[in-house]
Amino acid sequence: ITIGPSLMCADMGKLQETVIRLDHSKVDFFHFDVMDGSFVPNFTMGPDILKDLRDHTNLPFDVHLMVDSPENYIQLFSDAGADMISVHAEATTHLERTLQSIHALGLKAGVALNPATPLNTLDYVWDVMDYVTLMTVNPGFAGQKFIPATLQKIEKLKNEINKKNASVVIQVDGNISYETIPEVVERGAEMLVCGTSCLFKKDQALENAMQKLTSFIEELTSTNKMNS
Ligand code: S6P
Ligand code: MG
Repeated sequence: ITIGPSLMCADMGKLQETVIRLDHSKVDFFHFDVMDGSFVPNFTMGPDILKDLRDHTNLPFDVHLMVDSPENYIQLFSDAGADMISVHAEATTHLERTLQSIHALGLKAGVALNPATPLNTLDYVWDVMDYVTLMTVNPGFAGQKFIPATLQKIEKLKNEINKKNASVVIQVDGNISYETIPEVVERGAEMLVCGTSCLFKKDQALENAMQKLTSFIEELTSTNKMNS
């Protein structure tokens, strides 16, 4: 299980300090939410933010493009320091080509799916993807409620991955919390995007929140192992 803080949930005025502190607190990757005000009704981070933070950590930068025609911005985010990029299947016409173009730059390629988008969207791109970002809320905002129907989807995707013996990782994004982590991990999620629900808390220092989260996950995975 890996933990990636969703940086749009951080205090934007303290982004550099936050990244350094999270790096020291042993997060596994950084999740950047990129929104264009069109694919989703909100605006967030652009490539210059990645560029400015790139010198302050060696951890992977995972870019979640919630933009129309993401194929136009792959090079830009690669140049800015991205290590992995996920594009929404709903936002790109030639999904296979877009994933190829991410690979051509030497980055990991992910497909992000809205809660209502069926898994068969992935049927013909298995060879060109490294991870799937299953949205467990509708993209656009932090602090939303978990959509329970997505649990079934995680399980179904995990079964398909196993059947195909594919090396595709399931990332979950949206209201990942102490309540939902056991549910999503049990069903096969491996990359957890952590936002306001479990990491960025007003009344808790990041270091403490990270420590609590890490021990919770350690305990969870050790009991899961014992039960299987
Ligand atoms: C949502 C975005 C996510 C959120 C994250 C916030 O559109 O893709 O990455 O930032 O889900 O976490 P939380 O715990 O506030 O839902
Ligand atoms: Mg995201």
